[in-house]
Amino acid sequence: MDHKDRFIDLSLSGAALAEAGGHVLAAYVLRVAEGCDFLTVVARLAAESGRGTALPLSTEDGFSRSLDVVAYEADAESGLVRLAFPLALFDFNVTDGGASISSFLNLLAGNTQGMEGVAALKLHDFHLPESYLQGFAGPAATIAGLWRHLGRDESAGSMVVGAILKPKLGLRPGGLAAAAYEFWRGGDLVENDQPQGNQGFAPLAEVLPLMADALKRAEDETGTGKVFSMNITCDDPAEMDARAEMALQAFAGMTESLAFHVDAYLAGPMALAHARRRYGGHFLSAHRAGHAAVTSVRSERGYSAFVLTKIARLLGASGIHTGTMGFGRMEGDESDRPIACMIAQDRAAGPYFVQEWHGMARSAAIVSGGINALRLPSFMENLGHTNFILAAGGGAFGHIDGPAAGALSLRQAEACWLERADPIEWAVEHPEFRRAFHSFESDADIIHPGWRRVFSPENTNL
Ligand code: CAP
Repeated sequence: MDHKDRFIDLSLSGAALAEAGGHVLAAYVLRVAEGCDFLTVVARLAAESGRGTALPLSTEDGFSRSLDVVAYEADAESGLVRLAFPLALFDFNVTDGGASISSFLNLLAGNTQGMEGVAALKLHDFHLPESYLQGFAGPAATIAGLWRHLGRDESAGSMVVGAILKPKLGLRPGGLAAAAYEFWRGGDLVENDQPQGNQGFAPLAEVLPLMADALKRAEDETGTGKVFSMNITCDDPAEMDARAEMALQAFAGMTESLAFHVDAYLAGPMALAHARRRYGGHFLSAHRAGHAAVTSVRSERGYSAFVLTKIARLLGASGIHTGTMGFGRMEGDESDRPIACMIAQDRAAGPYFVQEWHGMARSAAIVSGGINALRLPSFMENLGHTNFILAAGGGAFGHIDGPAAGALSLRQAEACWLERADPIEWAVEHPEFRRAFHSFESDADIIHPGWRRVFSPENTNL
């Protein structure tokens, strides 16, 4: 069987394929095993991607041949390979005709990941034509609804000051509600940390009523809306529903204050799609604990964080963890900016394709992982705006004056960047921001060397 002739056609134009709208396009970086010929492996990769084998098949006919996946770019030097997948290959729901990410990932990053001859294969980007993209639900609730609830401008309401409850595990029901209440006194949104569920020392039946009460008190005292984002990640949709039901009861009459949160990596597409379908009226956050096992820049297999994030918008996440682009403590760098742009715009350029979203609602970037008031201004400078959701853990609950001061320090950090003020001068007028220097001293030493001299007790100008 002549694989190369059948499965590689370098005369095809990616722009023409995208324009015609009959294919899903995918961009990979491929490294072939020692001794293997690059184009031979590319041809096998394309064959495996669609028909599931490179062997001749007695069952094949003209129709099945018309569904061949074809490589239209293959550069042995950079390893870049682009494949075109005919739309007819993809699976659609029997219930509503909707498209399925399990099917999409099965074809684009399924068995090919472990194929003979492949030393490394990573999916870095994909392009969906309008007809396929419309098969996905996309977000229902968006950040515009959060901003409305917070009394802000619905088109650009600026940073939602959010926190992830810390310690990750170990707070009992009263402790969780108290921590949340304290943060809400200065901030907007409190999110469960990913492993927080129905632990024996903090059963949901006890946590949720206390949390609802804490939120109500914070809303009454501050006169503004607050949000609790509850983790409903688990293995079984029925269990997820049971947890969500408990929350809906505890937060009865406070619909806008209740968001849900699922892990789009650990519990996967089914969890996100299910939550979107059942609780679409609520803001839906997508977390991704463990995703680096697949997406890490150090991993030459799997798919990138960019791909995972783009998928989460398709599945209907209102907000998606996008990382901190190198300004926090998790892996990432400044060049991750397109991740946040891709989910929040109508048309955006990824690393290899420009994607039109054809009116699909936008998702918001949730920024988390080692961010505190001192790190925020540079993060914002790189992103270029503040229309995102912050989810600070240690940066909120690690403030030496408590969670309310932590929240205020984060809000003041945003104002500092918006004013393009000098952070040290800004700190003089903004006590919670100033105390962030004392809370996160090692960051302060790196970002603002000399701060100790300015804020020393001997400096009587302060
Ligand atoms: C943040 C966090 C989040 C990570 C996830 C943590 O806490 O709760 O899970 O940010 O990373 O446990 O690390 P800190 P990402 O603010 O204390 O770091 O958003 O990149 O998926």
